[in-house]
Amino acid sequence: LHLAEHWAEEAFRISSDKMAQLMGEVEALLKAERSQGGYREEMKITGGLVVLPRKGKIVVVGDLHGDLESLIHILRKSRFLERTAAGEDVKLIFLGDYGDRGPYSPEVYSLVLRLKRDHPERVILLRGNHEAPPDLLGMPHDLPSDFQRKFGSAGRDLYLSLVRLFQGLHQAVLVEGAYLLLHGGAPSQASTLKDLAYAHQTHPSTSHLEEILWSDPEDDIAGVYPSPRGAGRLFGEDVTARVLALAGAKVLIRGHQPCPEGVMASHRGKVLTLFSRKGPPYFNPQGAFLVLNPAQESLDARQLADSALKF
Ligand SMILES: [Mn+2]
Repeated sequence: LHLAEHWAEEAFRISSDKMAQLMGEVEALLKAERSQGGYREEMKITGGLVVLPRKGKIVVVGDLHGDLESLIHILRKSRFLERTAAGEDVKLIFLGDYGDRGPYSPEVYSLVLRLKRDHPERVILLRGNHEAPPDLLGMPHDLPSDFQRKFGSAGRDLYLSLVRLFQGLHQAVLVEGAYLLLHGGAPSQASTLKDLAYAHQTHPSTSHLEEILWSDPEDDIAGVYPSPRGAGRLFGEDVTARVLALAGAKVLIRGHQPCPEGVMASHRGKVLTLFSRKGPPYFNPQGAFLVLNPAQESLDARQLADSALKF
């Protein structure tokens, strides 16, 4: 068995006690890395903003929504575990939305939390709208019943622990001078990078966190419009350009929206959408993931879309 498949098998077999322990460890780890400001030069953390230097390789994974098979495929193809074991400089960023809608949400959580626990300096788990605070949570939210099905009577407490862990997930990554990564969209009212970093603390008196978790880019509009999703906004290229400028980045990389090829460029090369799961209820024929090489390249979203690994 490939290492990723071995990990997946263990994710299927995990007991409720082990799952509780894993969640407790990752929750404590997230708190500690935030209070320590990250991991020296490798990963600097301010509030909920992670800043990465322009070096090494960075594997980026979009929405998974309970699709364990696609996660295993990405781990196999990217060789993240093998590269890490060989001491290569490789990081792994998830753009959020791990559970709900797919058949294997508890297993996906178990696997991504284990990745974080075992490789804390290399793995970043961003927050999606399905890991949002209760007033912003994506619906339908199947996790409580998924956890009860998997773990029986222990499922309820495990779910509550997971929700507590969500509060510690970071909301944005900046690869210095190149890429800004988050789940949904550019916060239209932000005027400094601190507005992104502390969006979890200023929510709900500011709209920053809601827009980061929920918004969608729209070509051919300026400013923002109400979103048909009922949360977040539709934002135009001018909003993207302003937020990229305040972050000093060239491209916004985000997930949140299914696209037929798993990847899609918009806002004339300033926004890349990445979707890494397949199957119902979206039926996108392909999913995709990215491998960034930020020391050597600064690609626009169209070039990134061409370089994406589709499956
Ligand atoms: Mn989403």
